[in-house]
Amino acid sequence: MIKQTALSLGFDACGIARAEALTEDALYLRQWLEEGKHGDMHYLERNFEKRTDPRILVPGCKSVVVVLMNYFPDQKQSPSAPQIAKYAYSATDYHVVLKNKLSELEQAICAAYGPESVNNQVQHSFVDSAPILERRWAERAGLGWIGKHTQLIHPGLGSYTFIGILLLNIETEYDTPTTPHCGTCTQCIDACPTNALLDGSMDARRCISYMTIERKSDIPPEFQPCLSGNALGCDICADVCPWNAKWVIPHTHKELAPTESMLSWDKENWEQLTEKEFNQTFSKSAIKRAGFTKLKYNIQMLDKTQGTS
Ligand code: B12
Ligand code: SF4
Ligand code: SF4
Repeated sequence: MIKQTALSLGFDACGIARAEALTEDALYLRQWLEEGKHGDMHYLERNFEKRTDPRILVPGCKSVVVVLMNYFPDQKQSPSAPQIAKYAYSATDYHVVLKNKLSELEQAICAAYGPESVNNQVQHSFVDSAPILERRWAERAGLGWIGKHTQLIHPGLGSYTFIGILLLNIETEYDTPTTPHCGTCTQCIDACPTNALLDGSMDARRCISYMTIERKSDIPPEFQPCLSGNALGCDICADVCPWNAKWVIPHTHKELAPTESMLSWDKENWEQLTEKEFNQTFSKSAIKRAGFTKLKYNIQMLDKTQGTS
């Protein structure tokens, strides 16, 4: 019932895993943080116990429902424009789109299994911003494997999918994790312009996505010539993945349709963008997270280093 309802609400896939401690991931995460690979995303250091055990995040929870939503657009930006990663193409922020649908899913589950199916004392549905390892839970819920680029690859949808999580207090049937299918391929590692994926681990400090969205200070000079045309986020490791070439099909979610400006603006439009225009055009978009000043800085950086592809 849960999975069927999720699909009928517009999610592209749904799987369920038993809620338990992620012991090996906790060791990996501890090491990753100690090595400072999270840069200045200090929020990742907080709530370590909750992040590695959903039963601490949401007391009483027994099951982790994971949903995916395809966000691969049917049209792309002009290649000469400063590139915005595909996750941020839509007028409405994906967090809002998924949260609304998760709320509908929760209502249907409570109607079928009773209101005690969820812990209403605390937040129990999540998209991106909570201390929970979403990709690992997606993998455990049988929705694909974590590729060498660290993204979840769904057999059939590829990796351009958002992940949403709903923690339930009820037991149900659980899915079996898929085996990884990267094999000897290293295309994402080889294509990464900043070598962020070396040694089987992501060094977020080197990732263009981090540098153009999350990093508070200027982009270090050694990375400025490596931006490869990216003004916000980066899709290079996903774009080169052969599984995406095989599986990706454009989404049909109206809520995630690319904005007119995204498709029509050229380099000059982005360079001449004013703060007022930014606030009007992107007030509800995921682009807002980076903010006007950061976006303009990134665009100037591309121009300065002639990195626009
Ligand atoms: C911080 C963050 C980032 C950081 C760091 C990325 C990273 N790889 O960690 C930055 C800013 C760089 C980033 C970039 C992007 N992100 Co991001 N990000 C997150 C966030 C908020 C937390 C991820 C996290 O906990 N990282 C810490 C690392 C250590 O955890 P992890 O990579 O998940 O690895 C865990 C397991 O895989 C496992 N593991 C991994 N390797 C190994 C090895 C061993 C030996 C073991 C035992 C375990 C293990 O252990 C780890 C936990 O300890 C999640 C949302 C969430 N709450 O999960 C979104 C999320 C991962 N991001 C997402 C997206 C879409 C992106 C971008 C594509 C956006 C863009 N186009 O620019 C890029 C992709 C870059 C990339 N190659 O990963 C999606 C991914 C969807 C998908 N299908 O995979 C998420 C899930 C958000 C969402 N709800 O949709 N992101
Ligand atoms: S998103 Fe870009 S910079 Fe980050 S790991 Fe992938 S290719 Fe490298
Ligand atoms: S490019 Fe190759 S190694 Fe990287 S995630 Fe895709 S299949 Fe795996």
